[in-house]
Amino acid sequence: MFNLVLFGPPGSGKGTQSENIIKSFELQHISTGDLLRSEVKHETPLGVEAKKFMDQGQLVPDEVVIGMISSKIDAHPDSNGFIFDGFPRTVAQAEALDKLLQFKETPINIVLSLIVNEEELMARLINRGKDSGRSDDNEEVIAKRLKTYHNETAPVATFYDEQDKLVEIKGVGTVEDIFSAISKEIEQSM
Ligand code: B4P
Repeated sequence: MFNLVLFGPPGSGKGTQSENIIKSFELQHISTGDLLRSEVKHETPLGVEAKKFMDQGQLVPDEVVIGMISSKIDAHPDSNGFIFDGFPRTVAQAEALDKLLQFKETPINIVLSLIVNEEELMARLINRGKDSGRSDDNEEVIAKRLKTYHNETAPVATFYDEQDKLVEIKGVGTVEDIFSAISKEIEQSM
């Protein structure tokens, strides 16, 4: 099994690059952002609760997200491996993921961290907001999301660096060039 974490701030291209990765490598894609948006869309009790946090640029509580991930992993017992996109976003989530995977005797192999400057992130997300219909893609909420990233998510990079799993990828440039750098790292690590 091969397990990959795609890490980076909001708008760094995790979703965009995940789409390319799943086309080239036979891995199961798990995006907590997509899962949460689907719950919101269907107005499930979880979605109604999650929306309150997402609309404020805050993270959804760890226990909700960890529960979602656990059932998603269980739903794919025969998978070759997983791409975790947008998860873990806190050190508590990273520790929980290690425990879940330990139980399945399959660790995280590599963490690819997309490096993009704040000005570019803001520009991309405002641009996406023009037609995404996402309630968290406006300037005020984006600024809050970036702050949440620095306070709660950035320490996850140190967590994986200490396990010698973190690889930084330049996330500015064409989608194709970034994907090519990502592919090289995956192939070397497989
Ligand atoms: P996510 O859905 O994970 O979304 P994201 O961080 O906004 O975007 P991503 O990095 O995937 O960017 P994308 O490829 O789309 O999170 C949304 C919210 O859900 C969070 O704020 C939080 O509230 C909640 N949530 C999710 N996971 C959670 C967790 N684990 N715990 C708690 N809460 C959680 O790219 C963005 C834009 O840039 C696109 O328009 C794209 O076209 C463009 N772009 C991409 N690559 C480009 C490039 N190379 N050049 C130019 N533009 C590019």
